[in-house]
Formats: sequence, structure tokens, C-alpha cells
Amino acid sequence: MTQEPTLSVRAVELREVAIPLVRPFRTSFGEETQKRAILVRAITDDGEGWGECVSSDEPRYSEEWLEGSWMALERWMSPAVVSEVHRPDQVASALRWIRGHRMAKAALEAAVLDGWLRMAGVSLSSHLGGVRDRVPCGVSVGIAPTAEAMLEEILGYLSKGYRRVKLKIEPGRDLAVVRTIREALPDTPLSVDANGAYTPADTPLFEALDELGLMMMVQPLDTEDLLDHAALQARLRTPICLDESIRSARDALAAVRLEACRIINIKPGRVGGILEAKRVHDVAFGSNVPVWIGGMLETGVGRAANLALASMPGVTLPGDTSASDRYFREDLTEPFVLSPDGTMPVPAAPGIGVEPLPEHLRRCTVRTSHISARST
Ligand code: NPG
Repeated sequence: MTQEPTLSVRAVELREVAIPLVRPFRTSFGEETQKRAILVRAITDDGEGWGECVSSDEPRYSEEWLEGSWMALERWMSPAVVSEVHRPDQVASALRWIRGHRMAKAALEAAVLDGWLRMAGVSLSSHLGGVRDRVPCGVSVGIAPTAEAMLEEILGYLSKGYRRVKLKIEPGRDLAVVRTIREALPDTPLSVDANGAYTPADTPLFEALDELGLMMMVQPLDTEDLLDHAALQARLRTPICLDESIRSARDALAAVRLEACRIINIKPGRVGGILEAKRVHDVAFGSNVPVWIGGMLETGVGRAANLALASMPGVTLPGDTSASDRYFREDLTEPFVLSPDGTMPVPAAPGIGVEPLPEHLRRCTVRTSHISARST
């Protein structure tokens, strides 16, 4: 066995940042006009590493929310890691006693992993067994007041090269909108994402959507409802993709065995970290279930990690790994730019391969907290 390098985490710095969005992003949960995020900086003996926490203002996507993540990171998680953890895989064990809070855990693990990979001079993509240096990108289109407004937005993205379009749907704004868009764009790879807003009583709606030649329907039913997803999948030709329902590699295995989906979405925050995200990938890859990498309006810090995940061999569908200008006029890092062929480069430098631009970071920072070793 090779001797793995070890590091010492001297301190953790938390920073809340707020960045205006170029346009409001509306899902079945509501509308976001600015991006708030917690950035985690692991200060090691050797340098530093960065992670981003994707919890939102309110606990709508999952039970996590930004303020709760901040408290958990500050009060329990960072103290459990400072001076205690020497390898990234030890972060999850050090935090196992804390129930849930996967997004906060993921951010702290990401920072330690980034610091460790920087020290070792290895890129995150190669650490994850990535096989591509560019990845195809899709775009997620929020709910707009009319199908025409959505269509106009979509045409703009398609002209930039995006390879597939994911339409957010919600009860009352679904079939008619998707049908209009499908009629206008008969050949565009289209998906719909319901964020769990429907129930089994809506099966006729999904049967109607099934006629529209969609790539997939993402998370039609409740997060905790694998059995009903399996029943719905059995009635549809269109693959169901599970997002919110997959919180771990164990969930992925259950979903695959129950045939609750035919595609799996991975977001490292949702599953508690990049290392668990790799395990979810491995379950899906081993079962021939295609994977794509989601997005949660991340700044460049989280986006860089998502691109590295997208380079793994089982990630065969374009992800929500959109360019920085999809969301921000000014990203926290050097911007990620889409090539006209609809791909983006996977960062190749050690760790996540990017870091926040100090001046922009300073301007966007709303609060900070520094957690160092207990002085006992
Ligand atoms: O491109 O980063 C992106 C956003 C893609 O649609 C997107 N994200 O449900 O997947 C989702 C949705 C989301 C965003 C969910 C923010 C929760 C918070």
C-alpha cells in the first residue's frame, strides 16, 4: 500500500458571501435574486483549501438552510476537524456523530480535500479517476411567466452552445409550457425538473409529458418516495432521474434495485461530500445507470469541483455545469467560460484548480468566522 500524504488542519475560516444574480432564478420552491453561500477555507500547515456550502436561504430543497449550516460548521464541525483530521477521508468519520447537515459536511470535506490535493500536487479530476479534460454542459431554465419568455431565454442559451436544456416545472406551469417549447424546438435535448412537486395522483400529467420525447423527468415525486417513483417509472418510456431522493451511495443502490429511476443526478452537497459523490457514481456506473452532475448556482469554487466530478467515466450526460455568466456578472473566481461547442474545460491544476479572487472575495463577504485549535 502506498503511503498517503497527511496534512494538519490548523484552522477553518468561514465566510458568507452574497453575489447578485444576472436574472432571478425561479423553481417550484420560489425565486432567488442573489446568491448567498458559505465558503469554507481550511488553513493547513502547508497552505489552504476551499469548499463551498450549497445550502439556500430557506430549507426548501432539503432540510438544510444557510443559517443552520453556518451554525453547524462553526459550533461543531470545524472544531471536530481542526487539529484532528489528517486526510480528507477522515472528515466524514470525524463528523459522523452529527446527524444530517450533508451540505455543511460536504463543504468542510471539500476544503480539506482541496488543501490535501494542492499539497500533493494532484488535480481533483485525476484523484476521482476522471477520464475527460472537457465536459459537455447543459443549462437549467427557471420558471418564467410565459412559455414565450422561457423560449426566448432558451434560444439565447442554445446560441451559446449549451447541449441540453432542463426546464423547471411546477403544478399549473407544466404540460402546456413544455409542449410549446417542444413544438418550437423539436430536436433540442430537453428535460423537465419538478423538484418533487407532484404526487402519484399526477400520473396522467407524466404520461402526457411522456409523449414529448424528453431526455428525462427529474424528481417528479417526493424525496422520500422511492416506491412511488418505481411505480411511475414502470408506466413511462422517458427515464426518471432522481435528484433529491439520492442522499448517499446507499440510497443510489436502493433506487437502482427498486428500479425507481433510470438516471441519477449527483450533487456533492446533497450527498455529504465529493468522496460520497464518487461512491454514488460508482454504484450507478456499476449498474449501467447514466449519471449527470447537478448545480446549485455555485460560485466558481463549487463549480470547479462539479466539473471535476463531471470528468468521471460514468457521467455520460451533460450536467448543470453552466458557465459563470449564466448566473453572475462577476464570479468569485476567474470565470468559467463555455466554448461554442458547448463544453467547458475541467480544471487541471492541483486541487479544485481555482481559488477566489481576493479583491472580489473581500467585496462579496458579508461575515467571517475563524475557528482555530482549542487552547487546552
Ligand atoms: O445551474 O447551478 C445551476 C442550477 C441548476 O436547476 C438547478 N438547480 O433543483 O437542481 C435544482 C436547482 C437548485 C438550485 C436547487 C438551487 C436548489 C438550489
